[in-house]
Amino acid sequence: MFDVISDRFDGIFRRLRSRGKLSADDVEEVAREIRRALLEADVNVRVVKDFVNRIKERATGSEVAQSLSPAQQVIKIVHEELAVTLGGTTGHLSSSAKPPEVIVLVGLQGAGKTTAAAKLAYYLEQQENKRVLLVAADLQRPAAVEQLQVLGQNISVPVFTQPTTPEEVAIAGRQEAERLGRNVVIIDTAGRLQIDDGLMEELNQLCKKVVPDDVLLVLDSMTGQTAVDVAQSFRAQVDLTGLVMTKLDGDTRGGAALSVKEVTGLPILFAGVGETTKDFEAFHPDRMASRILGMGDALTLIEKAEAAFDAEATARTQERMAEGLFTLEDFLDQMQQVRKMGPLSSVMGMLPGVPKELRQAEVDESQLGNIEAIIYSMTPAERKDPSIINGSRRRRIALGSGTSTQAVNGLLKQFTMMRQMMRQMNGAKSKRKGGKGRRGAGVDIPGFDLSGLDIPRPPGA
Ligand SMILES: Nc1nc2c(ncn2[C@@H]2O[C@H](COP(=O)(O)OP(=O)(O)O)[C@@H](O)[C@H]2O)c(=O)[nH]1
Ligand SMILES: [Mg+2]
Repeated sequence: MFDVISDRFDGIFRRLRSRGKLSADDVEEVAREIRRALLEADVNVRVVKDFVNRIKERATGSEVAQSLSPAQQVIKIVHEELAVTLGGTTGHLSSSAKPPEVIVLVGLQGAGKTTAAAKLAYYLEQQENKRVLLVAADLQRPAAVEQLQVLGQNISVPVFTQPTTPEEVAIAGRQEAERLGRNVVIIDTAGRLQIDDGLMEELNQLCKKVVPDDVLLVLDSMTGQTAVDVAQSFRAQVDLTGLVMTKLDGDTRGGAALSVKEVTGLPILFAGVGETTKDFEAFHPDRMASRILGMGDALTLIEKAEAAFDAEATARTQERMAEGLFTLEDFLDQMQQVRKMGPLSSVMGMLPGVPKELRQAEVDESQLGNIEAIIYSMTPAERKDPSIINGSRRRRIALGSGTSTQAVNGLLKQFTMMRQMMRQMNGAKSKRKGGKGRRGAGVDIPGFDLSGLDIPRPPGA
């Protein structure tokens, strides 16, 4: 996601950090580099101009000149302005006075509407305890209805349809939701390959009849500035309340996401970040800015983790981690839990402080069966303390599990990685809860504040 722009900013900031005071020329040069990076990422020219001007203005002001670390200050400014460009504050769905809440998804063919309908349903059920009814109002292709039915079945959300007209299905769907006691209705509509009047007419008819609380335009972020143009055309003809950017996982440049709010004034509310139904997030401009600038995104990760982990298992793990007892058996358990959060590779990308190489490492998810076999082929002592697994033990384990020594090595490496990951998550979490963490001192003595003392942490704490 956003690799091109992340890489470029990474380079710019690295050069910046190596400087002490910043001269006017330095600021000018950084602004030029940022401009080039944004244009390369296919960001709208006007948006780039505004952005660079804001950076220049703030970077030449006293806020930077008086700062102890001018480079750091510039990075902070870029981060803040990036968040502004992405929409500023986090947007929300309109809440309806009288349930059910009706959400209509519109967009071009292939943008990801049907997928987004199911993803949003899953998201609202999981994160907001809503009870959703999906409505298939794309009646142009029979396969479209079937696609939604299959997706709905996978997430156990009912799907309503009937072979009439889109607006009649939508109205009947709303009544069905009332009958079933569902408090959200998500209506999937037909797209076209291009914007045309027939489509707009159809959507306007539908919206006039069902009076939706939200009309979300689904945009394929991989189409770059075309997506922004599409948004402009739709906005001119349909009353939109927000945007869903799909396929951000395949978008190396990010030009659409970085332009569309400023150009259209419409907030991005959600992002599709992968093919499975779980790969869907509320769009937080500030967190997205952090992710683009390689600052990680601990909060989104924690939310995902909280949704996936049951509290008890998390508490147990944290205890075991704290006591340095985390074993390969826990690893197996955790691995299965983490997989619930989505592809491991996307989880890694959100961790602050994880080296870029590690973030981009291919994590082969089909290997879980092997991993299980390998762990089961270990003795209890080996599972508890993998450091005793020497060459001959590795060969024995490989034979016993029907895998190879490379596979065993790979697993042990992943285990180490996982341990590091869990530690980071626990760290980020205790910070967010407002606790001071265990600054400096690794020892807590009731009644004494040891945070000012430089007591080394005991190993493993
Ligand atoms: N990688 C990825 N693929 C997506 C995402 N959203 C949708 N797709 C794929 O895009 C294609 C079109 O999606 P679909 O929902 O059928 O589009 P629709 O015509 O607008 O309903 C499908 O193959 C989806 O799997 C996403 O966020 N990431
Ligand atoms: Mg569709």
